[in-house]
Amino acid sequence: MSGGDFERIIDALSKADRVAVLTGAGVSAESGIPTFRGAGGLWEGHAIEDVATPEAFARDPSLVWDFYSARRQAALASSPNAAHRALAEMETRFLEFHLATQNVDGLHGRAGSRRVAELHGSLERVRCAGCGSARDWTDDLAFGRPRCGCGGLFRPAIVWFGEALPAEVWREAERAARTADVYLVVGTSGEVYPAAGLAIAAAREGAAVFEINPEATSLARFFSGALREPAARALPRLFTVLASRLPETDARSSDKE
Ligand code: BJW
Ligand code: ZN
Repeated sequence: MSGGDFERIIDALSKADRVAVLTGAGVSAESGIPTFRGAGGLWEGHAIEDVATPEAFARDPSLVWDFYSARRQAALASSPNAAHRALAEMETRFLEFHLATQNVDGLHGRAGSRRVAELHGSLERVRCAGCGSARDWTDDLAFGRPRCGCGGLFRPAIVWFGEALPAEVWREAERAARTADVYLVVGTSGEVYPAAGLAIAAAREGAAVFEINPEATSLARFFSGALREPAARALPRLFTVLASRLPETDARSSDKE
């Protein structure tokens, strides 16, 4: 990591009114949740592309349920880390702050982020593959092949390959990316679209885009700088310096009254 980039990020954030963030699996790595690509990314020999498609579910719903049940248990057993907490703190420091995540683990919400755009759905809900009705994913849902009252199979309310992202959530994330002064890309390989396109759109519309990731990704060429360190180290470090320079927005607005 270059000290210069740290200062440049702080400088850009200190001047920014509109900040938007895109997170991926790397932000939860230090909570013990494995990332998708790279070491440890396979589940019982299956790549994510083998279990996260509607075709996989049609072929073998029990396999897909087993995969997501294990993921849900891991998410419930884990806790938010210092990166999730720092992002929750940042929410109160800018006139506009938008957090979009590709993660389905719910850890941003549990860390205290009030508004989280879950681009790829959530492990907290299921929906019927037949009639589309949705409900919370509770422990009483039988493992294997749980069914809806209409006779259809329930499935995790997750966005699989080939499926559209939730329209309203996507629209808002795109708007935030296009209007951001600073865009932070945290812990994502940037391999999966359309989410990765948000960072490119932000850069094209003039945002200063910074990557927080120990590894450079294929998107790095669009960015103004990077912190090459784990998110749970980089984000609290950024927030500590930032907090000394920016009052809370609630405080800002009460100053004006
Ligand atoms: C750390 C760290 C630490 C580690 N700190 N960092 C060809 C070209 C372009 C696109 C396509 C194409 N062929 C098909 C497509 C489309 C497809 C796609 O993008 N495929 C690519 C793989 C090629 N996309 C889709 O299908 C999407 N839908 C779509 O396009 O719909 C079109 C449509 C429109 C209208 C009607 C109908 C259809 C949907 C994509 C859904 C993705 N879903 C998944 C699985 C479900 C969620 C789940 O089960 O959890 O979402 S895939 C998986 O990848 C998951 C993730 O959210 C997503 C992104 O992964 P992420 O988060 O980036 O993780 P990793 O593992 O890749 O990277 C981790 C990073 O962290 C690494 O960089 C590490 O270095 C870093 N790191 N430790 C900071 N401590
Ligand atoms: Zn149904």
